[in-house]
Amino acid sequence: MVGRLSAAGGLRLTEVHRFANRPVRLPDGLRWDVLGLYGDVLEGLAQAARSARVVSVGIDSWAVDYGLLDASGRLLGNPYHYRDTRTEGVADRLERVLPAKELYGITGLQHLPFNTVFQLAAEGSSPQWSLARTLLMIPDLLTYWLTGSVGAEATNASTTGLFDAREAAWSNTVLDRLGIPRGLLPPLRFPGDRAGTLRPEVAEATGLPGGTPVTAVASHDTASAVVAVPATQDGFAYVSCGTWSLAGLELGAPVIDERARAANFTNERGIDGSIRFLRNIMGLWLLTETLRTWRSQGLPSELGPLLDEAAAAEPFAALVDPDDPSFLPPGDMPARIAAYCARTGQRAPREQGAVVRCILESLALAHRATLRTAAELAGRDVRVVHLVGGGSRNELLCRLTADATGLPVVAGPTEATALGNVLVQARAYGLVGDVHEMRALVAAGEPLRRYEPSGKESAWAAAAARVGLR
Ligand code: LRH
Repeated sequence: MVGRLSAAGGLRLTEVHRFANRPVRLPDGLRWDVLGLYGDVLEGLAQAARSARVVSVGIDSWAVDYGLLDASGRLLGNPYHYRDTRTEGVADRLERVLPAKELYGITGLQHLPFNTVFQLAAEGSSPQWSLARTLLMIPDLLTYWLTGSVGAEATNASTTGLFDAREAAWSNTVLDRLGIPRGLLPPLRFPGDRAGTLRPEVAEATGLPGGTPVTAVASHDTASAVVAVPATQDGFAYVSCGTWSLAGLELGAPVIDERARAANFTNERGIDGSIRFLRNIMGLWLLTETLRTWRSQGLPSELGPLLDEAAAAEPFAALVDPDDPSFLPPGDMPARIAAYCARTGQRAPREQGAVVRCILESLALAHRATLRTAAELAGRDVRVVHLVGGGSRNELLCRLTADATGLPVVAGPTEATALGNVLVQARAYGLVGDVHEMRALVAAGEPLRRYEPSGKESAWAAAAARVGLR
């Protein structure tokens, strides 16, 4: 994405290269094709060079996954995908060494089986592990290949389970207790810092000017998305909705207490010391895996018509808790939804439209429960929900979320992550001011849609109770 700030202060994004991120299943697990991704990053930069005078480059990606480098800086194998099953049961094994309560007390991180801390424990006695001298999160790895500079950007570091949420520093307690060498983790950098400049070979390969800076952004995609939430007033909640739904609040300080732990809320870092107090909800992964399954079975898999069928389908016919662990790994999602329904005494949805309706209503219910809990735990009033990311294009999901939460939903921008990425770079160059100014820019320049709740609280409350949500 190329972001341009005009002299008049407008912000515009242009897509110059879009590529698939396809995981690859090897005999020893599910991996990312990170070399392919790097190749496409170079191709994207070459396209950018052709279409603009590039003053800075910034990289963000999904969280928790990492590459390991040996003593000479070589990548030790392809990074694992967080949906790989190698972390099954690992958290339980760690309980003796570092009880979950204590870990939460330091990191304030939602317990997810794939948090980096559990992935590292699963590395166990792998040959790579004994050779590993540096751990780089995915955006930091790409930054390293572009610049030769090693560092750990803080918003993404805060998703690892190795990061002290109050101190905003790597936690030596966690590292020492788990026997992870302190030196494995590079020094932190913060959004807006200069990460490095393009290596001469990269400049040559892409046609970008030598010495082009790579700026640390909020390199966790969700953190960048939250930067670009077009909120113009306090009292907002957000749902960053794509593969995952990340639903929560922006706070000035972490909420790390027993209630937050029991509700499995996370305290990830945002820009300028802010805290993203949120929960991961399984998100549109349920839908994309469903479509992928249907495609492989030769069934209709085009989203538009299926959403029309879902809109016309019977409300609340079947409901699932989207966070059921059975939905996490890749696989036949319609079959898993049917199994969930069988397990919970519901009739499984049969028509495709009914399956899609079940997924979207269930997600809306999870948005409702999560935002209510967030507001309660943080002692905040929520008056509006901003739904950003790819999911904001899904009108049915936006409407259902407004109905379920009983709050107005402002949908958009779709490319919140890219906007947040570019805005943090722009600020590093003095082109925009604080986060309020950034958000005002997004609100002024991006098409947003507003959905008012239709006031069916008792029906939604009953539906929520059916799946054990509030
Ligand atoms: C969203 C996301 C989310 C993480 C998950 C691994 O893309 O970064 O915030 O929890 O991927």
